Amino acid sequence: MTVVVPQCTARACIITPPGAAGIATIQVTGHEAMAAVQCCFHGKRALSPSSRLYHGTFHALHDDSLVDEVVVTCCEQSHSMTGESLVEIHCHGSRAVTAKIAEVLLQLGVQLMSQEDWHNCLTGYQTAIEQAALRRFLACESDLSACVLLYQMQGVLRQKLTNIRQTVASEPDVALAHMVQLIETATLGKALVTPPHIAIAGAPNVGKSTLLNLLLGRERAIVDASPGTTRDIISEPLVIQGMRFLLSDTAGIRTTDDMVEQLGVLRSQTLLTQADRVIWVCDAAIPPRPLDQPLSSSAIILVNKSDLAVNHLAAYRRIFPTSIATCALSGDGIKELEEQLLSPFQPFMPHTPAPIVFEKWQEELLANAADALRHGQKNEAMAAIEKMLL
Ligand SMILES: Nc1nc2c(ncn2[C@@H]2O[C@H](COP(=O)(O)OP(=O)(O)OP(=O)(O)O)[C@@H](O)[C@H]2O)c(=O)[nH]1
Ligand SMILES: [Mg+2]
Repeated sequence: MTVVVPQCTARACIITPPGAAGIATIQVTGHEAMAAVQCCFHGKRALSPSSRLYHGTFHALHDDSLVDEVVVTCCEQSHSMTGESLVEIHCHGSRAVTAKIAEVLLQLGVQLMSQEDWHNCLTGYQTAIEQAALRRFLACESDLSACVLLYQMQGVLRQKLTNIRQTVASEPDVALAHMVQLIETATLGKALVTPPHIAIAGAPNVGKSTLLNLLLGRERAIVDASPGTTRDIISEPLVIQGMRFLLSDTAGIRTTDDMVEQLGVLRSQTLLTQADRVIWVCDAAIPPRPLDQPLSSSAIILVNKSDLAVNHLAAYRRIFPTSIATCALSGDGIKELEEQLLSPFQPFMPHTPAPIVFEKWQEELLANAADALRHGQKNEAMAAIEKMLL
């Protein structure tokens, strides 16, 4: 038997990742979504658009053979994230089962979409901000990112912009103050979606790899008493108080005849120009040398090996008054380092649902709106805010 839902415009997507798993979910949306799924679903009750759960079995079209035991949910248009009637088929997460269900839906005339296309065509009551928040939310890897993005998915940023829009004409100064505050949240928001890259750099043998291992809590990099041990850049994710960073250990920077070490030094120097933040490490056992001078003006300076009885901490303190004395063996001073790494983001850490700007285009449009207001151009400011709310 071949059933085709007449003029089916329904679309479907396997929204769970490919691979073996306990459960997979296939979403079907569109006017005929429910009718299409009903053609191959056998349950005690017929599907209806009432946000209900239906337990039953899914069957092939041509011979009605059993494909899987499934749970189906139906969501009516007004509650659906696609803005249209939405049916979800929750089946067992084997590749064969999901592929078969997708095949049956195709036979019914349902259009199958990739996950990327699916996200791009989420319409309904979702604005570009909420769509972006959802995309970022699905890819995020820290608790803090998840929490902040969930609020933006629920409309916290949109609501704030709507409020600002309402005050542009009547109270432009108030609107501008709110815009400036909101733009500042991009420091945190952008870092939550793209983890800041931190490079550990300095002269050879100062304890850079020991520091990397300490921060990660495991022996990731080789540590040795001979200078020039690290050659390649070693990068690992690091989470501090829910905030994710990318941390890289680098080759000690010095002039050397060793060709391989030279290549490592070159990589370190390149990374110094690309990293968002540099931790520059010096060795308290050795008096300050020219090669201890940080190659990045905004670096956090550590004077490591502070545990040694004979040390030059005072000499370093005179040259670098804000440096932190650390011991990468015991962890002394590391809390202060972590606080420094978090400090640019700390003022914007939300304690309640807070609007956070998290993508560059949002920051740019807001900056345009603020600039326009500073020049008394209310219409231009309004237009930039409207663009954000599309
Ligand atoms: N006493 C003391 N020794 C340390 C400390 N940190 C590192 N070391 C020792 O210093 C030596 C060099 O450490 P590494 O971590 O390999 O130094 P590095 O800067 O990565 O060296 P390169 O990879 O050669 O550039 C090792 O013997 C470490 O055990 C510290 O805080 N105190
Ligand atoms: Mg090293």
